[in-house]
Amino acid sequence: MMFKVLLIFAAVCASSIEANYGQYTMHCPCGSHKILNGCYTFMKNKVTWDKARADCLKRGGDLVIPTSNTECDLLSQRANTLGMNAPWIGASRRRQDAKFYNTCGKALSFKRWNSGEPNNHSNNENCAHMYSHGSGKGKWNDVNCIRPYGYICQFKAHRCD
Ligand SMILES: [Ca+2]
Repeated sequence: MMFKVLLIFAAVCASSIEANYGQYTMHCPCGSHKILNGCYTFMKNKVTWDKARADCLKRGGDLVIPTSNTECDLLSQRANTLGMNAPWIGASRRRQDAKFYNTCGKALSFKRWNSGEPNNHSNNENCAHMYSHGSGKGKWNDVNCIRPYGYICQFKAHRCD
């Protein structure tokens, strides 16, 4: 019986998903969600931004860098469905110029800050997360990096564009 269950589980994972990034195709990790052309894992454990990123890297991905309104909307909807509040995303403030950069070290080519954000409250909000419910759903806020939130890892053939 147990063996059967394991077999079914293995079959589900083996046939899981592939993501298409133009000419790149990759297997999505078991348990990840295919959304648009990418794969993502929604991590509900609440940790600091640094720990979230380290875990995504360990899994072979990185914190998600959303690049469209549609992607933000779909990811925030899924996060909300999974009971997540405001997961970390892959953007943080560089101290030298106080601007936000993605995890590839590039200035954000797309950003979707909530109204009045980033406000750098108390001069101590250097990491970005994305609201998954409420009026700001799918929009971003800067917040203190050491606060605990869930996070979304993205798996792709990384091209830092
Ligand atoms: Ca803020």
